Amino acid sequence: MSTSNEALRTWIEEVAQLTKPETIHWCDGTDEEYDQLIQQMLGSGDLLPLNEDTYPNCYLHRSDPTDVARVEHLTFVCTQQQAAAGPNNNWMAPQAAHAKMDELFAGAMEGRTLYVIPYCMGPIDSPYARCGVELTDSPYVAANMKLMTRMGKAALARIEREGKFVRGLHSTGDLNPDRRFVMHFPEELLIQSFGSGYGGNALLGKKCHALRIASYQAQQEGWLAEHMLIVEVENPQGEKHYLAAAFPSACGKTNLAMLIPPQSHAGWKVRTIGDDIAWLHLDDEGQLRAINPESGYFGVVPGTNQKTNRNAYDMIQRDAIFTNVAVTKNNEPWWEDKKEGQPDIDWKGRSATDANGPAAHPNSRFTVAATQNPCYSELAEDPAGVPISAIIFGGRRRELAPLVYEARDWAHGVLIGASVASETTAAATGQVGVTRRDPMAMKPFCGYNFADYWNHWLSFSDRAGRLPRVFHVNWFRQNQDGDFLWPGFGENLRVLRWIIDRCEDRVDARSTPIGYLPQPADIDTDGLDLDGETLESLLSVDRDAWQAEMAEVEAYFGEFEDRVPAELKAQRDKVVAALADGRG
Ligand code: OXD
Ligand code: MN
Repeated sequence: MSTSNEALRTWIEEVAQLTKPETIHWCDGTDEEYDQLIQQMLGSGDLLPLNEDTYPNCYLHRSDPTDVARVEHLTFVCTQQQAAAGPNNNWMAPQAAHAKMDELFAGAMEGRTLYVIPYCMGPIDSPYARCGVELTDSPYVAANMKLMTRMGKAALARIEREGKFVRGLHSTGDLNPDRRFVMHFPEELLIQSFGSGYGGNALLGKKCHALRIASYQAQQEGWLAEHMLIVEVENPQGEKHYLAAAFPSACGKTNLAMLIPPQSHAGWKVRTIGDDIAWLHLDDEGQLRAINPESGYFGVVPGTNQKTNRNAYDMIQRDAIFTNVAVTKNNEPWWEDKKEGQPDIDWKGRSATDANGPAAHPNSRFTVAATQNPCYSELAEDPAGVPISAIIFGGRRRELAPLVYEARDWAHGVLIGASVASETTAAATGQVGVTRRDPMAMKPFCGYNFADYWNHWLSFSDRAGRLPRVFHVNWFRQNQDGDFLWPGFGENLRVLRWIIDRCEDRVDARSTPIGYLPQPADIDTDGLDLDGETLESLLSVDRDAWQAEMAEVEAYFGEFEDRVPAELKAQRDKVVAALADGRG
């Protein structure tokens, strides 16, 4: 295979000259090619077979123990002006970054195969989709990209037709954490990643392209690239709504996207369009429509069981790649809270009984094609995307944020999104459980200055026809003993119902200084072990705590100095004033 696109040909030649691979393989994206990659990795030990009877076509990859999560401190946005990247990103001048990366890549692929991976983010014939090409020396990356993107011939044909594509260069290098960098050059539509084989650092279509580079493109072209799941909810009368929800990593996006209606909700149907990323465009009528740029899931495994997420549990029983899970005596994958079997060998390949700490890494992952999801929505293939009724923000907060509340209008919704904070998880290296600001759940992923990004969000009020309503949820509120107040998982449908009823103007709300909250009677708690007092506290607004929160938000906005949109500050001031004088 080769290409008629000269820019692509020249780039591959330049990269080959620099990195000196032994051979070059053009990925065609066929199932046969996938099987060959798997066989080759079984031969080299990059993959280990799992129990073929109970987990057919499932494999285990053990990453280097120092390479188990995204590395935010080694991730850079390299724009000509530092201010364009903003205080929310690590910045390096493009020239310096190029020099550093050229040095690292020099000869890095000697003795290895360079895989050329043309891919399309989004349905191949969607005007909202965008293409990229990843050059990598990792067969694990090539196999994962086959599951996660529309990869191969059709993507290359589109690239040749359009001429425009995002370039991504990746090498696992020697996996030395001191020589590990994930560099983004948004102005050049270029990504360069060295020294990590782990998901978000190496599968460049995902966070690097579909969020960091795409968010930059989206600002220029008038759309949004967001860290959001997209879910279809159908009530027993057949009325359908599409909701997009942004939560920080490992806060239950995959679970919400695949929610199983509880027994009390017979006749309700929930289908997944996407579990991690949404690209949102205004259509000709001014309606915001979403596509999922990915075609597979790279989900956190621990905690997945028949009860928490039966759909995810079922879809990873075959044709899946597991990364950093443990295995049982009969060679089945095992993870904490699987509620089945016992670990024999831990994620590092040691006897699980000797290990202290979890047997599966807390950020161990599965990779599967989205079509394996029992509640996969065919609309994920619709080139026109789906019309979004509501945007939902959320975080993991022990205190403060009520179960659900609604923004007064779009601009207030932007304030709510910009103020999202959450306790950190194992999805990124660093301390776990610390509360940090994570605006729109995009802290690690926005490819430009957050202040400009909020401005871009605000600009939609002038450009859209009917904008989605904006909400905030918190499934993680705890009492003083550390118990969760809300049951979560499938029962979250009860909250989605209120959200949908609000979108349809079917239910009133209580006006409070922070926005509209449900009347307790409007959250259906039938059949739940949840008393009135608990519901009251789930729906309470602690004015002192909110005043302190708003002061923190102000301090946070201060980091962005006078670039912060005046409208956003005005929205914050309104909440502060309402809190002060007790107005709703
Ligand atoms: C992910 C993440 O892998 O957000 O989706 O870390
Ligand atoms: Mn994510």
